[in-house]
Amino acid sequence: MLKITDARVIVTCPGRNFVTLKIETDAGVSGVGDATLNGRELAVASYLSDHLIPCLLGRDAHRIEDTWQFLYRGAYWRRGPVTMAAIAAVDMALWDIKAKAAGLPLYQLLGGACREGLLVYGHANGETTEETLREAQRYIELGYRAVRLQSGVPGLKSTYGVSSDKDFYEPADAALPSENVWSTEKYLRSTPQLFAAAREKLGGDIHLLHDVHHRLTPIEAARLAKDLEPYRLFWLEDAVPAEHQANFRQIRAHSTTPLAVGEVFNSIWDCKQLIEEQLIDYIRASVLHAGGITHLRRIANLADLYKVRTGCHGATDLSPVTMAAALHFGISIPNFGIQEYMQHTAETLAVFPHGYHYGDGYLHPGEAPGLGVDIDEALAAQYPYRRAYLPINRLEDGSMHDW
Ligand code: CS2
Ligand code: MG
Repeated sequence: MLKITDARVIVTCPGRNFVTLKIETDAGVSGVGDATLNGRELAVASYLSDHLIPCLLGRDAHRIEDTWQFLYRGAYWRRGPVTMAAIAAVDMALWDIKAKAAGLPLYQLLGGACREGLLVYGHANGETTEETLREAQRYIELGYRAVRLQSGVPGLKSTYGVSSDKDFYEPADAALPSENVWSTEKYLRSTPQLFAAAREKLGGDIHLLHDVHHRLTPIEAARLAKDLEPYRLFWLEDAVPAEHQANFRQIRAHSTTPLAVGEVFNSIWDCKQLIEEQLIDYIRASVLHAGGITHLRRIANLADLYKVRTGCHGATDLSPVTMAAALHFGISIPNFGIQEYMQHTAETLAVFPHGYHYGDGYLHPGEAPGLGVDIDEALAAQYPYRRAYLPINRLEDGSMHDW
């Protein structure tokens, strides 16, 4: 028995908000978990402090599966991003503790390494095709074997994924939601041109990805996937919102462009039909928003049966704690696909000392016991929470659209 003696929530904003759970045990071993839900951070912080932590004190930190079941079934109110992010934070912290107590890097407890490193993709973006391709070239020079291309759309002032700071993309940029204007017609016209230019300039070897960010209807998405076929994408991401999983049948029926979805999913039930009907090729659920390592392992196991591979969300709003957990997880499963790698700022990395590292197109979880990441609480305290929202999107006539 390794008794949980204390647990606390740390909210910090070293350039962006993060919610971190720290669990302490009577053996002096502690663990960390990430509970960040972009734009709704304090809801998860309260869920943890007010509702979960009282149940954790005195429990055996080793009983990870039982604790997961206790928190999931015990809530009666199942699923949802707030609940599942909170459960995920507890789950990550308990795996961290178990691996530290064993003196092993976490991936060893998950079955050991299946590969030498985790293939990553970078987020190359620019206002114009030329700028985006210059950025892609920069990633290639850094050794990246995969890049996601996001470019400005002619005639639109701003769009998802394009940032003036090329190293650090941060969409949650205002104390109240900023407003973007969107035109599907303009986007559908310019995107195939971007990829035609990319193949011409970058050649056929580099993996190219693209994020639609949930903006199309099924038939529009089918058209885009079909138009992009000649450019052999690694994946087309979030082509439609996936609340209605059967929507993907329509895209599939028209195109062989590989499809990825799932960064906003929080349970295996969100993925079930997509995986069982083989409507997607990559499942993007994350350790953080889909209930921790314990639950993501179930999703990945189901996916493996149907030849669907993982492609975990790894944007800046998932803290280095989630990145570490994703790397230990990804290196140990047979059906790992690719890992998103958006760089955190130097301020964030200083608050979260970590052992994972990048080299030659791959990330490596490192050999430190546990997750190999911690939070510097004194430094974190210097960056108080700042309310920040993701933008919203309106069509040119003013109607609300998905951002
Ligand atoms: C995204 C994110 O990285 C991605 O693929 O779609 O940037 C997403 O917009 C943010 O994580 C939202 O919090
Ligand atoms: Mg995305």
